[in-house]
Amino acid sequence: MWLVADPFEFRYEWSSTMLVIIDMQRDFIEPGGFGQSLGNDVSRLSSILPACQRVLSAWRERGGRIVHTREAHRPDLSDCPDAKRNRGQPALRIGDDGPMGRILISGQPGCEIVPALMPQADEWVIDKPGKGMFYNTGLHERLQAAGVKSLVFMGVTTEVCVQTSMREANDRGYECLLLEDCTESYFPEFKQATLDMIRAQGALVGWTCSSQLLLQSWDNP
Ligand code: TIU
Repeated sequence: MWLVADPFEFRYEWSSTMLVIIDMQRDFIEPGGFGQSLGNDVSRLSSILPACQRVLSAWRERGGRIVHTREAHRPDLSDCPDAKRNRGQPALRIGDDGPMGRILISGQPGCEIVPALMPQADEWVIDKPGKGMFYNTGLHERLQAAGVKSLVFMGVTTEVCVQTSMREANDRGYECLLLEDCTESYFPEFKQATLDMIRAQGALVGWTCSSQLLLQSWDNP
């Protein structure tokens, strides 16, 4: 299959492609979570929910495979370096009690994926202690065992966990496409710069396109 993308046509096989949804957690998208504790206005992020929902349900209808990630730490914080926990002296640190439970801790309400994009039983859910989805997760081995070659990305935030995960994936040999209207940042200029960087120099990291172009491409011969 192929689709019109930037900087040029993206070719992929449906059977070896997986949809990757990065960190669409209440802790980043709703007030009172990790995103806000870092001093961010979190209201921008929920604007992508309708487009993400459209792609997710179309992907499910077509029988595609899906992986959701969560930035999540163990309750005993053994996988959270002090450098990460203390950086920037946030209002609430990882593991502290907030309005949605302990910040960025597995099993806490704030750490859950937003209800609109709730994973289904047959979809993978990967808890990752870093910004990138391959660090300390075993995901590469699972993708290899499943014969996955291409990854279509959505999620937050564009320049942090999405970009880090795409770069990690690119280095491991995956063809990566980012859906422009299904990713968002607390900083619009950082989102734009990230889209530009990913597709620069002949798709050095990967491709970008709108979700509409992806969905339309399923009619291509
Ligand atoms: N701070 C910020 O923009 N993002 C993160 O800390 N994590 C993710 O992007 N998931």
